[in-house]
Parts: sequence; C-alpha cells; structure tokens
Amino acid sequence: MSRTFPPNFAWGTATSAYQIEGAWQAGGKGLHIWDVFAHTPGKTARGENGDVACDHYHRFRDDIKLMAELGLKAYRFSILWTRIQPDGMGEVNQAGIDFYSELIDELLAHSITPWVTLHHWDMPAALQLEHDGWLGRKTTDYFAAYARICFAHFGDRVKHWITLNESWVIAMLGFHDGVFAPGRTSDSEPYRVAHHLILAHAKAAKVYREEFKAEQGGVIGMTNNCDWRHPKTDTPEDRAAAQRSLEFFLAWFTDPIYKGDYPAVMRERVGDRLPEFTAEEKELITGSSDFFGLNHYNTMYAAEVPEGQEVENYVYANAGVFADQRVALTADPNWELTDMQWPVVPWGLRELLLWISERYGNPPIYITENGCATPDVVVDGKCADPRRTAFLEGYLGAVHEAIERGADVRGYFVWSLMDNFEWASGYDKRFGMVHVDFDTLERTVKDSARWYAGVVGRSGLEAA
Ligand code: PNW
Repeated sequence: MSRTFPPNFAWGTATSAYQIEGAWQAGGKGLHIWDVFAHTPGKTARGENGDVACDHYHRFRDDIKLMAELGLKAYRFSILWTRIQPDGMGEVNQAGIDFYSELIDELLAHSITPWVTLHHWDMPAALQLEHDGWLGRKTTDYFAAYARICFAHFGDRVKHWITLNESWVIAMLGFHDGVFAPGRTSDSEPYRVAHHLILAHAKAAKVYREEFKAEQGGVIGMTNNCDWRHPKTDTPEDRAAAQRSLEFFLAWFTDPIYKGDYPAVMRERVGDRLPEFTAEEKELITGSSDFFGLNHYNTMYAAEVPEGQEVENYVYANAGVFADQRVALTADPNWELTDMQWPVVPWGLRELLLWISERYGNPPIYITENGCATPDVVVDGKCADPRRTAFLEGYLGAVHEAIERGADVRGYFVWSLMDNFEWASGYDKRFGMVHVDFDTLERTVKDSARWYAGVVGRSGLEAA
C-alpha cells in the first residue's frame, strides 16, 4: 500500500508574516494591532513579541534555500498589510512592495510556488483607531483596496491567493475571549466582526475577478480553521450538538460563501446580534471562493447542554458564543496532547473533510495548515522530533482516506516551516519542521522535515 496522492498535489509548508519576519520597524513599516498587543504588558507569555522573531525579513534567501534543499514545492506565507500601506489606507510604501517582490522572485527561482495570504491578523493600528478595525464596515473597502495593490504588483507571479486567515480566530480570540489582538471581550462583537470579514473577503475576490483574473489567471479563496466535533454519546441530542457546533465554527464563515447566508440554527439562536446580508451582499458573497482553504488542529467531543444548565466553556473564560450553541466540549483523557494541549486525533480530519465535501458539493480543498507543537531540542547539531513525524503521518493518512472516499483534496501545507512566534503563547511552542534558536537565530533541520521531504518527493506516504 503506497498511499499515493493525486497528480499535481500541492505539497508545502506555511508561515505568517508577523510570526517570522521580525524587522518590525524596517523599511517604512507601519504599526499593526499585534505590535501594539504584544507590547502591552500581560498580553503574551513572558512579554514576548514579534519584533525580531526569526528575522526572516533579512534571512529569507537562506530560508528559501533550505526549502529548496528539502524539495518543498509550495510555500504559503502572508503579506504584512502595514509594509504595503503603513496606515492601511492611502499611500503605497515602495520598500514593502520591493521586499515581497524579491521574496516571490526568490521562491520562483527555486521552483517553489507561492501561496499568498493577504491578511494573517495584522490589522493596521491606524485602521483600528480610526475605523475600529474589523468592527467597522469601512475596513472592508480598505481591505479590498489593499488587495488590489497586491494583485497589481504581485499577480503576474502569484497565482494562488488567500484573502483571510482564520476568521473564526479573529472573531473569537480577538473579540470574544480577548486573548488575541485587539483583546476585546464581547458576546455580540464576534458576529459583527465575522460579518465584515466575510464581506471583506468577497470584495477582494470581486476586485480580483473583475480586474485581474482574466489577465493573470490565478485563483482566490479564503482559509478557515475548524476542529472536528464528535458526538459525545450516540443520542440524537449529542449528535445535534456536534452538528451545531460545526455550524457555529466553520459554516458560520463558509455557508455565506457557498450558500449565501448564515446557517439557520445561528439565525434562530443568535437573533439580532447576527447581522443580515442584503440581497446585493448575498449576490456578492455567494460563490466568492475558487477553493476551500482549511486549517485543522484538533478534535473534541460535543454534548448538548440542557436548558436550565449553565454552559461552561471548556477552553476560554467567556461563555458567549458557546452559550448560544449550548454545547459542552470535552476531550477523551486517552488522547495524546501536543504542547498546545490540543488532542491528536487524525481521524477527526478525515471526518471533517468528508463533512465539508458533503455540505458544499465537493469543492476543491487545500489544507493550508496542519501540524503540532512539541518540545524539540537540538543535540549535537541534530533535532529529533518523532512525535511530529508520527502526527504528520497520522494526519496525512487520514487525508488519504478522505480522498479515497471522494473528497477533492488538492494540497497540504505543514504548519510550520520553522519555529516561530506563536502569538499569545510566545516562543516556547515550537511548530516548525526547522528548529530556530531564538538567541542565535540559527536554523537546524528537524528529523520530521527529512521525513516530509521523502513524502513530498514521491507524493505518497510509502515508497511504491
Ligand atoms: C493558527 N484555536 O492559529 C494560525 O493560523 C497560525 O498562525 C498559528 O501559529 C497556528 O494555527 C498554531 O496555533 C490558531 O485556539 C490559533 O483553536 C488558535 C486556535 C486555532 C488556530
């Protein structure tokens, strides 16, 4: 059994700008909300921030060389909005254009296909102050204008665009739990933010399709994250709870794009706090993605919380959106946990892929992130990370099973190319296939990267 993947499967790794670039004041870059958040006492572990990170801004040529040596075929990275427009509005900063232009050229020179995310959480601080960031409707137009600049400057070479990374995380961790920038805690703002994110995506996609696609011939989509939710027991109540939990997580963002509106259960339960799309907006959003980008990290059991019983949020302090769902999440104590305390459950990804295929009429899916944090150390110039290899083997096996059952999965990107700034958790959560020593910034290829290079080379899990 060689478990081969389909022809032209996109094999790669992923990163994001703030997590790796550093150079936070170089080249005319403006401040964004993660600069501000990470510099605010108490917001990140040990007060760490992305000021230097992996210093990829200055070392990108070496990092790309490393990717090429590992035979990686695709690379997903993000453009930092405030390098392109320091205030998120108006003037274009040439130094920012030059940086990403050189990065793209370097990738292509090494036969690596660039996959570009336009927004991986770095909302320009000026837009946050003047227009309330994602809480403000005008931000959707500023985002589309920024996207236009990127298409115009890079679209001759970039053919794969992802508008937004993980709208759920922006809405929930940024505006519901307050653990990510901009650090707000609310039961209604997440719904408003989500609404604007969906519109922003659709406006950017419209710009691409109307002004660039014919000439440049690329594709555009959006990346959402979702965990799998398995019914805790086989009762109809728990099965409905698991389904509802997936609707409040993924379908919240993808039903509007594939079906033109939010899931009915959200309309029922959230009431006025869930904004409405106008008829014109429904037309704008429907069919606005060429592919389905999915980030996947974990699985939980879902159980119905009966009326009259308080909904305890398993993960975070604020019940809010979880109270709307009336779902309790738990993990099986036998599941292995990663350093993020996220359970390792490969079959959850298989089930999720089949769920997406079925709900949305078998769209082309790219897994734009999957991976794990493990406590890796360098010994004698080597870095053994057997748990990551096992994790990837398990999850890729599950992807293969989903493909065999008909899911149209066309690519897979490991999160991440290298250890980096893991947001509020700081630098001690290591997701990389390349180890980074954050004192010396030295890179060391981990064993899992060599294993993955083999998989990529034969586009299959085992030698034929
Ligand atoms: C994603 N959650 O973030 C991001 O796209 C990456 O930037 C990040 O480094 C990676 O996954 C690992 O965390 C997430 O709480 C952050 O469910 C939090 C959650 C999910 C994804």
